[in-house]
Amino acid sequence: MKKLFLAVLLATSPFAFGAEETKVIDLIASEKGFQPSQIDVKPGTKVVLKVKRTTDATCATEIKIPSKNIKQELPLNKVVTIDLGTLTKGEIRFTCGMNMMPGRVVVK
Ligand SMILES: [Cu+2]
Repeated sequence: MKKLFLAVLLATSPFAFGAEETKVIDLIASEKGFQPSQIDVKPGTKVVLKVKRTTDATCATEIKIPSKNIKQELPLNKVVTIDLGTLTKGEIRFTCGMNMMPGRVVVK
């Protein structure tokens, strides 16, 4: 009985396999496109984007993240929070609403 309790405790504890790291990344939609255009993280990282559009001079009034089924309005000078969840190895691409100004999160 004691062994079972310990097993349940380990399985449900967030520390059982090492605490998950959360990375909050500021992404700016500026005259030069999305900056930074490449974000590197390690597999197993939980990534939250804080996206702010700082210009009216480009078409990036929306951000699109196809692999996460995300299409999000970017109001001028307002921070929009996008939770990408825990990422596994690969690339998460993002663009403006018209598939321009590409950027990516590289997980490796
Ligand atoms: Cu565009």
